Amino acid sequence: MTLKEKLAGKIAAMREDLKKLAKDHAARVISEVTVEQAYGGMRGIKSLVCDTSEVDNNRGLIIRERHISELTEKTPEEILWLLLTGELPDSEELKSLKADMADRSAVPRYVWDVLKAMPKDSHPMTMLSAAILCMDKDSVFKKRYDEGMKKDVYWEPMLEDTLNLVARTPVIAAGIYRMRYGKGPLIESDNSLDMSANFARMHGISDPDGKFADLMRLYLVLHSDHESGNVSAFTTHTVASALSNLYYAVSAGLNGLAGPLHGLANQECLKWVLMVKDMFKGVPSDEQLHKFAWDTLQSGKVIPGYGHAVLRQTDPRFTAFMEFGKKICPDDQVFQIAEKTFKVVPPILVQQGKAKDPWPNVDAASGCLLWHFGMNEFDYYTVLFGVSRIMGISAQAVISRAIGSPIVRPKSVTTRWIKGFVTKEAVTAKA
Ligand code: CMX
Repeated sequence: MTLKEKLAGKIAAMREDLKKLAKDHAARVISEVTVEQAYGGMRGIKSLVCDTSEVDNNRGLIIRERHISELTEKTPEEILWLLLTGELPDSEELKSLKADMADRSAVPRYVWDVLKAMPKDSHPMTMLSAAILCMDKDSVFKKRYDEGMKKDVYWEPMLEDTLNLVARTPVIAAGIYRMRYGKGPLIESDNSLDMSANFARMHGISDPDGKFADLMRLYLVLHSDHESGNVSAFTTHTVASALSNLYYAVSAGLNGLAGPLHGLANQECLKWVLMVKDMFKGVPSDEQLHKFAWDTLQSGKVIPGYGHAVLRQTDPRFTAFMEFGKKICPDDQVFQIAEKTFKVVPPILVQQGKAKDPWPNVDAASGCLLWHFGMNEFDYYTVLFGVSRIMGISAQAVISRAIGSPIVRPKSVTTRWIKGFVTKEAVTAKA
């Protein structure tokens, strides 16, 4: 069965289910909003629905009811199928998806022309976002919308755009790597390989035993989705809700991923680890690292890779990367500094008493592994995050079209309104 057939079989039931839920319980209150939350990035307000994945405060990422630790041996293609359908594919389904993706992976020539025309020192995330944005002209959703398609089939061209985008992005990203860092001619895609092996190969990094390809596989799996309230997913959802096509929506989402408090933290994190290594000419003692971390905080900076808006325990994606590192590069000094940081930093953040989550997130571990394999251009790292995250945010967009999600439009209020509201409450309370 193809991915489209599988989804089509599920969508009718999903719509029925939601219709009944909304009819029977439309007025039930599931969350309240405090003044602190209104000013505080809407943290914790339950006002979005995401069925592809959820993030539990303590357990971390759960994709379609499977904890991420159960999925670390899977391939990105399996994860894409899981995100969209709620099931892992059988071997025939996986084979058909891989063949379909290979057929869709050719990157239009104009994308390379756009990338070549960009300033040589453009950030790789700017290049990725621009490359995706310029493909909007080929959006199947856009074409079908202009032709006047009915609302109940919106998800079909959205799925087409998703498959095209997910298939092409690894080729574009590896091309950006080769162009941006003067690595020589682009390496042709080898469609006999699966997505992660092909992706690893197209970077041109020496990989005699396939371990770098395995890291790419793990990387693409671990970053694939993180429910829908994070900046990249929420932005993608908001833009797509205006019926903008997937290329517009994903490009916008990636611009959010490029922020240092979100996906760019992986490059910032490795920079921090390398600063430690340079300063102490290798792995510092616990005391030296302790002082370095305090100095970072006292200079007004955050410790990248630590803390999270939702998590309150060590991110299981961090754990998965550390387990990989312990097998592959336990003696690498950069990896050892990342390990030591995990021991030293959480108690410092607790002592400082500001961060609600003192534990490492996914970005605290990924960079040191890439560094180990000789991928030293750390401002490229967020592009890898983006290639993976496109699977989740696009799957969310397909599901949103399938259930007819309306345009996003929460209500804002003025500070004057809030002051008036709380004063009225205070008066009522006194009376
Ligand atoms: N180092 C120092 N201070 C930190 C901190 C860290 N790692 N994490 C949080 N804090 C501080 C915040 O800056 C904030 O300080 P102020 O009150 O002075 O503004 C205070 O602790 C409370 O913040 P919080 O409620 O715990 O965290 P938020 O939900 O506001 O923000 C996050 C979450 C991730 C942006 C924040 O923890 C952070 O900046 N971490 C470092 C950057 C990072 O690793 N980002 C990647 C997150 C994962 C991802 O999206 O990829």
